[in-house]
Amino acid sequence: MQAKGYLSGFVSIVGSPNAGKSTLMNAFVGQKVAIVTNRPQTTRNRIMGVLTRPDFQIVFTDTPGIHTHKNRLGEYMVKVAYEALNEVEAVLFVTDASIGIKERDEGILKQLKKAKAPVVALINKTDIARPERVQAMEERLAAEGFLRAVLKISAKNGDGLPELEALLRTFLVKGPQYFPDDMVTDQPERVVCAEMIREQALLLLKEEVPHGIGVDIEKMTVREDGVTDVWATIYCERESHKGIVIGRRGAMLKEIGTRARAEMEWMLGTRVNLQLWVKIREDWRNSAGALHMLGYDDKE
Ligand SMILES: Nc1nc2c(ncn2[C@@H]2O[C@H](COP(=O)(O)OP(=O)(O)OP(=O)(O)O)[C@@H](O)[C@H]2O)c(=O)[nH]1
Ligand SMILES: [Mg+2]
Repeated sequence: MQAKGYLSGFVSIVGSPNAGKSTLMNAFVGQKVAIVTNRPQTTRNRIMGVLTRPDFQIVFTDTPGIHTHKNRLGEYMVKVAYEALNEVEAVLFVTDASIGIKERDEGILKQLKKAKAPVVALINKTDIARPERVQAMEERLAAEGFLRAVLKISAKNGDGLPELEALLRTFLVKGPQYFPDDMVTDQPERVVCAEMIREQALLLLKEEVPHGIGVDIEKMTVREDGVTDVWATIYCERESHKGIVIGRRGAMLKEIGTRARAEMEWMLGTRVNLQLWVKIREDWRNSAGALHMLGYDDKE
């Protein structure tokens, strides 16, 4: 039970791919619940991150970047992003000051006008942006009368985040603490572990290979001595991709595994024994069955 007067609410984070949405949510949560890479279309699913304070709780929803989709996975990702606009207390629209407001952002702005909740525009990556560009973005966004505020931030170094938190607090409503104090995400551990493997694959592999990768955790068990065994399969779309993922004498797969294991050990607080396999599933991004197995659909 919470004290009388406790405030809570849901806040969705939307924007173009690579704008810094996941970085922003992780910054509020205080740990990495959503993976972050320098590649567009890193986030594939709706991921909640929880910020709990003594007198309020904000449940953020990080969403996939909104893009022109080329396959069923992409279609699902964009649908997830737009669905996150419903039934929330506020929407954060993240833009990237290292590139400016692009056509894609204009399209998103148009959709956001229909949102019932207040929308706040964020100019992110101000730490690396030219001031003239930031100013031009501010002017462009200020022209959108429906936006409640336009804030300049750096999700990476934390600039502007206290101000943003204070603003979000004003949108909260009297309500329960939805998640316990120590819970920072709604994602089960095995999903976070799968994402950690995908993150390292995205970071280590070049060009088109990593976007065709899906990771499935087949089994995860804890031994009596506390070691966690994780059996995972990396799915890729072609024989040639499989070769690249495995690398010369298995070197790439080993590197992905070593790095992902370190992340898992940190999160789980145990030693981890990670067994990684690579399999081919042609054109899985267009296969309803494969998308379901990897958790990219709405079915239970
Ligand atoms: N310099 C700088 N880089 C940032 C900032 N925020 C995010 N980045 C970087 O931008 C890249 C993309 O960040 P993500 O958080 O993965 O972006 P995203 O919007 O979640 O991307 P998708 O999931 O692909 O839609 C990463 O390399 C981040 O480190 C920032 O404030 N400053
Ligand atoms: Mg993301």
